[in-house]
Amino acid sequence: MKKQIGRLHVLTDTVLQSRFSHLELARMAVKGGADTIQFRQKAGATREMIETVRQLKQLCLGSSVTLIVNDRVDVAIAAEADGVHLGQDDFPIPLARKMLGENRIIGGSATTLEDAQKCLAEGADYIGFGPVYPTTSKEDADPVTGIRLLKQTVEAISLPIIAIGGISAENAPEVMQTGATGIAVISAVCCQEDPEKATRALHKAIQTGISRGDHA
Ligand code: TZP
Ligand code: MG
Repeated sequence: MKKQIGRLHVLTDTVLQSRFSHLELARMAVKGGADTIQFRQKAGATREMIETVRQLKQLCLGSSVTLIVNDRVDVAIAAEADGVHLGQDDFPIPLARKMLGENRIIGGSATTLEDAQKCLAEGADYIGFGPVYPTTSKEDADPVTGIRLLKQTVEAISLPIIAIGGISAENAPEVMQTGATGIAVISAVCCQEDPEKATRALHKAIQTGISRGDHA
């Protein structure tokens, strides 16, 4: 069965901070109310990645938390993750679909409406849209989309849109008011003193935005 595409995606990062491992971050995020964990590691030994994702899988098992692997279709398959997240220059979505089948989730990155249309046409299950606000967490980040383009994309594209880039508990309500399905964050959880507490604040901010917005 395909897992849910959650509303609060926490991307685990051990480069921007080194206090916590992927597993520790995921544990705290899940306790704080994250419903999707995305393992994001750009370098390192493949077999260690597989082992880490297997451990994350154990954490998510039996709960409704969805586990996504950034970039690496091979690691997702080997560790039996729930899906992958692919950028415009990563593994092509149609080929990933052939390898993963219909029961796994494929997310695609988009920074323009055209990118989002392409992801839709290629068969993505959701779109990670942004950076909505300035971010220092991604080296090669595209120009900021702003909230207006996010809203236009939400209105034009019939897929769940997960907003990303510079999202915090302060701006999450206005992001959710665009009708976006959810948010994805790195620094607002991973780089905080107390990642569990920070996740809880984001979860609350999502609820605030939903109560003000027009969500299905
Ligand atoms: N893709 C677009 S912006 C971004 C990614 C991975 C970085 C998000 O990190 P942060 O710290 O939540 O701005
Ligand atoms: Mg990528």
